[in-house]
Amino acid sequence: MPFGQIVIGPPGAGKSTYCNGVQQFFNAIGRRSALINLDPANDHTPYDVALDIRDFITLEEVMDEQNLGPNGGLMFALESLDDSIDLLIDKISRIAKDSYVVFDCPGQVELFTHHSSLQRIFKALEKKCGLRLCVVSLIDSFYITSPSQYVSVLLLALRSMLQLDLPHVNVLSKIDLVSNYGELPMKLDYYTEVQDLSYLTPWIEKESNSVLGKRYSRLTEMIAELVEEYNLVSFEALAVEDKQSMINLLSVIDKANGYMFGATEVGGDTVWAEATRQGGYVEVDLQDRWIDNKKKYEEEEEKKRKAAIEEAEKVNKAFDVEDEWEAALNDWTESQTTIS
Ligand SMILES: Nc1nc2c(ncn2[C@@H]2O[C@H](COP(=O)(O)OP(=O)(O)OP(=O)(O)O)[C@@H](O)[C@H]2O)c(=O)[nH]1
Ligand SMILES: [Mg+2]
Repeated sequence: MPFGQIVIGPPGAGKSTYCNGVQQFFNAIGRRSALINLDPANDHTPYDVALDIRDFITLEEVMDEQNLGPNGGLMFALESLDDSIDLLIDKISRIAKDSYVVFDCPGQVELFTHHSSLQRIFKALEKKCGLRLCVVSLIDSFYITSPSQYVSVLLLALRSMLQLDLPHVNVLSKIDLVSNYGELPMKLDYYTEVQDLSYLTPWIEKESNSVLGKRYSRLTEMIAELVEEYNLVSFEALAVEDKQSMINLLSVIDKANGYMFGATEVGGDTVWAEATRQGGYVEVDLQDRWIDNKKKYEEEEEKKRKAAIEEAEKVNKAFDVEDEWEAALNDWTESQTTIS
């Protein structure tokens, strides 16, 4: 049975960077994977693409021919895929037969909230080749620095969860930058676990102290109540350069799309599959890791890295990306057993 993930998120959220990290990680654990670019505007992908929507349609062409700007052009490009959509679906399903697929998507949220082209592609793939998908929705952690923006982001996450109707893993990306943005009203776990949102009310009111602002803050409160009522949104935290956070996230995604429970025919990653089946998650105190003691963690990692490089030099071997991943995986598996 084929499996995959759909990577979405607003422009600049870190989708392509994450896809590149995933490709590295899968190479390191031996999982056969294929990256598919579904963004007609994405002319520079940092990873190797197995299939590119730009082979079917490019944004520049559409903008030129239809006299449209970048956003209108993108909508038109995807809507007008109609003629070639079957061919695209056919190509993807052939790839998915023997590779885990990862879709890098355009950043325009409208494509997931009120347009149907991409959704049609995913639904058709589910039907045609039984592809089991999970949405990985990235949101820049910068947004948690403003309580009202945080609430908007929650609404956005909820909206795409309801619209796409697929298992979702929401992710606060670039968590390594969050300590640069000044003190937050709450601890990091509060934001990832989406705890009682009414605690944010005083900060939301502070953000908007004009008359119109008061209405705005009431609206934000109501949206917060709505999000809470659904009780669906929570976040994983990701810093692409931090391998432990990548590994933890991928263990969550493997659960969400069901890969962990039976993917042997696609697989090729027996060691990883075994490690995740045994539990597959390491609790991280996010506040401690990314804010209170960030420096200490970085120093410890640097020390470990230096030691590993020296170890490799002793046997006359270069310490490469695969070695880095292997070391990170060992660390991760060890922490997993210590905790459980
Ligand atoms: N510090 C830090 N920067 C990141 C991380 N992930 C991505 N970035 C940076 O964020 C910027 C945007 O990343 P992209 O991967 O291009 O974002 P995208 O979502 O693909 O953007 P669009 O395709 O334009 O929608 C780049 O400069 C990345 O280097 C991260 O985990 N930490
Ligand atoms: Mg991108």
